[in-house]
Amino acid sequence: MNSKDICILIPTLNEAATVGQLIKDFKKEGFSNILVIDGNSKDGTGRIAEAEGAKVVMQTGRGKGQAMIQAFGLIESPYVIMVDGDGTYLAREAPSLLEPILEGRADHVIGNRLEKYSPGAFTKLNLVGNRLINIFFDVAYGVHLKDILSGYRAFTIESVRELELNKTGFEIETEISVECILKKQRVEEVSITYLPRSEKGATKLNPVKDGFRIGSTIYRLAKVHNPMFYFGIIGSFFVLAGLITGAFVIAQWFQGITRVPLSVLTALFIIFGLQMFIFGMLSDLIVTLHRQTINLIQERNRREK
Ligand SMILES: Nc1nc2c(ncn2[C@@H]2O[C@H](COP(=O)(O)OP(=O)(O)OP(=O)(O)O)[C@@H](O)[C@H]2O)c(=O)[nH]1
Ligand SMILES: [Mg+2]
Repeated sequence: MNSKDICILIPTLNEAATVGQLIKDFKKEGFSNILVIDGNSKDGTGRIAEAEGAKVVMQTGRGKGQAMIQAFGLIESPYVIMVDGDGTYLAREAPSLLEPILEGRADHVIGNRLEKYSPGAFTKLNLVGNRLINIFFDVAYGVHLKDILSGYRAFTIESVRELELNKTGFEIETEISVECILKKQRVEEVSITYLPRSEKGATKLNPVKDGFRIGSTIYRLAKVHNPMFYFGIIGSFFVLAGLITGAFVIAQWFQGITRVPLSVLTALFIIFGLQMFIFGMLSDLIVTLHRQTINLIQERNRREK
């Protein structure tokens, strides 16, 4: 294997404190094909990366997601390792991420941070948020992945180009994980070390705002994969509201008070809620039939090859 066939992709936004050392570390491990996609950093990140011998491209839009999508279109090497530029991941663990890909076992490997993280690498809020998001993903997609938000990954360029990616911000890792599942790629997870962010470089992530965006991305993308989950949540919400108002109406009725408008509202809540479940069942049917068609087409294509 020629090391040029592996592109180390580093998205950066004001990571001057760490990017130089990170590039040095990857070079020491024998990786010389390094692409930095920079969000027009103001602290000289691009200059430092270039001086260390990386190819530096300025992103044309905003957000980590836009940067990644732009970079996937530029890379020509067959294998890619994606790694954050904030020095929280170790270059020497790259080979273990690549192994399942090079052995042909996986299309996409996620570096799982949640087993070997150093003290201080996660704030309490980030750790709880990460765990909740992984559970939510598990329920929505029925696939157990331990760390869907990891910023250290390895994949083939072919497999990542197959994914339909639109998210421009920190939802990109979520979208990549969901799309890998939708496209039936072989995903593996490898335990990696996760270090605290350098004190000199500030985080670009807002745990509450970005956490909320990530959660809603998981939910919205579930519409085409698990519609029963998507519509079921809306349906449950309305049925629950109907049960609460209904219980109140009945309690009042026993006391001799008839609440006509609230009874109508109760009926509407429950009918709307049940309708959502029916939508879910119908959509589920459509998704299943669509999946069967895709499988047939894929099988035919494989036989023709
Ligand atoms: N090109 C580009 N890179 C970005 C942008 N936003 C963040 N990044 C980079 O993406 C990587 C991940 O961002 P972080 O701020 O470390 O986010 P995080 O790792 O989820 O959060 P922390 O745990 O706080 O480090 C870093 O290398 C950032 O420099 C952006 O808008 N454009
Ligand atoms: Mg980070």
